[in-house]
Amino acid sequence: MFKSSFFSFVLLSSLVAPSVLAASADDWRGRSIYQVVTDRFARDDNQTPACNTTDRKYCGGTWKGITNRLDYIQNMGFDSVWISPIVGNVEGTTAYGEAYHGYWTSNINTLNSHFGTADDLKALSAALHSRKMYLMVDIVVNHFVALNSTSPTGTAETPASNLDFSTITPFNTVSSYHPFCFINDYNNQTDVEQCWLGDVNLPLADLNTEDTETVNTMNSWINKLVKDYDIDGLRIDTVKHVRKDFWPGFKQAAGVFATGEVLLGDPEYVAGYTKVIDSVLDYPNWYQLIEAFGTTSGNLSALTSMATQAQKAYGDSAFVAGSFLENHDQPRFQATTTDMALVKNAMAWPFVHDGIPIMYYGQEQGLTGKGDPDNREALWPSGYDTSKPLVAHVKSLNGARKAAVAANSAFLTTPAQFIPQTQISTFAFTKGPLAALFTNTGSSSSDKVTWTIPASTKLFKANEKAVDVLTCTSVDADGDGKVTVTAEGGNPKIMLPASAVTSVCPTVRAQGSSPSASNSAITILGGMEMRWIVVFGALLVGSTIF
Ligand code: ABC
Ligand code: CA
Repeated sequence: MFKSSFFSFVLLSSLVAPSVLAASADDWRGRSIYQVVTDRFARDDNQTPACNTTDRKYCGGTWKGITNRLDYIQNMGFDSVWISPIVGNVEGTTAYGEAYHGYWTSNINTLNSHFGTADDLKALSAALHSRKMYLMVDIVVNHFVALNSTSPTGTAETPASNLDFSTITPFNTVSSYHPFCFINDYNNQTDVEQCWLGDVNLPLADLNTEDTETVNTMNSWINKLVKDYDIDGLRIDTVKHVRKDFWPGFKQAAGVFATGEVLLGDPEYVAGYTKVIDSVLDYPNWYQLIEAFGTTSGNLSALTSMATQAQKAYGDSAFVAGSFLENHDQPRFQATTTDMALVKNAMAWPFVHDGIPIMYYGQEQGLTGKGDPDNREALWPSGYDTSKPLVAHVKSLNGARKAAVAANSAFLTTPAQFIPQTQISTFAFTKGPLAALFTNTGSSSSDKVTWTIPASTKLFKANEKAVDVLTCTSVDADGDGKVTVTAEGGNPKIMLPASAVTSVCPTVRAQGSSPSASNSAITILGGMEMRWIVVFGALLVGSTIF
């Protein structure tokens, strides 16, 4: 009896087993993530209607739209896509518009039909997997949204009593939620966990995650969701608003990598959550990153000291922290500055520092939306133009990261180490096999900026060519292996030994030489010598002529 039921269990689990093995933190550490707001990234018809972000309404983006644009994402070098929340949300217009962003859950057991069908979502997942790309889905545990039953706005004292909980699935009575109170004191953790987010216009009903039955329901839900849509990873919303010891069980039920949003600048506080889930979004470094490169007088040492402090606090989870410059909650970086040199420096950080890089859709097209809701622009008016300078930049950044990993697989577990520089407008770090060089002098400064990579770093051999992957230009190391690099137009540099850059820089020219001076170029196209390419090209031309 026992034997046969065990047998059928094994048989059954092999039949329903997902086609892709569950992705762990280890599987994610070498990845590079493109974040999209599904409603705003791509439509699946050929229409390009205007999308007025201030209206806070659905603009028509879908999962099919994302599927159709995977070439665009993959060609920039990304191998993972984070999509905004997928489950059923409140319908209609609230005081803050429609639930186009997906964070106002009303039913965890349905999908948000504005974005397509279950088959469309499965097709997106399958299309990603056929490209060896991963799907990350944003999810919310902390709260649900019920519309006000009497008037569109509640009252400050008792919003809970005005809410129609019967519209929520599965937690359809007031008893499933914490007693009503808005979070008042962010320094009081009980307040943060058990009072409500939102405001009188749109209260976010705070789930009673202390209740065992509720916990079990959420755990079974996430287990099924991950399996149903073959999800490879989760971005978990409002993690600090749920008691810490809720997360390990939830994470185990999910069975895949999870990174959590803990919105705070304090690295010690944020790091506390790395003990209960795989990873956190790196807000502490983000606050300093946008300051450092937001202006030409930004404080670089505040960034380097935060990075050092956070690295220590995160421990090994530094290598799987979600590192970002933009997201859907914060002003676009190019709302602060459009100086291309500053933008390129700031963009480079997440790709070469310790964490997993996450880039928010539209940064590559130069979008400049300020805070929520302006930072959720439709991407279709851009025409997905791949000739934009930042498209090339992000391609190089992903290329640099891949080249670094290919040359040294330990890159993904090597802590970045700052190397002292003399000018305060610069900093540099090494993370073998690369050296990353930053400056916030901006594009119009006439200051001569140089960085030194000492021989003691052992990154470059004596007289070896050190190549900046962002421009595919080289400088020669000196007889000891020391490299001195001069900035060009305030741009950052990511230096790798020539032997490591063949795939990302097929042609390398000397720094300072003009791009057309091809006779001085060394060509390393996939290890092929230039003359063989010429012979091969001539043969091809010949064969089409004759
Ligand atoms: C809607 C409107 C907005 C309007 C707002 C009142 O209501 O659209 O225009 O201003 C979703 C939607 C939003 C929507 C909200 C509320 O729901 O996307 O458009 O806003 O209805 C996550 C998501 C976010 C999502 C939600 C809710 C949560 O990423 O997109 O929003 O599901 C807190 C949470 C954080 C949450 C964030 C929105 O609110 O902790 O998880 N994000 C302090 C607190 C933070 C707090 C933050 C903002 O204020 O510590 O906990 O975030 O209120 C630094 C400090 C930080 C400090 C900041 C401001 O300053 O270090 O601690 O953060 O120096
Ligand atoms: Ca809560």
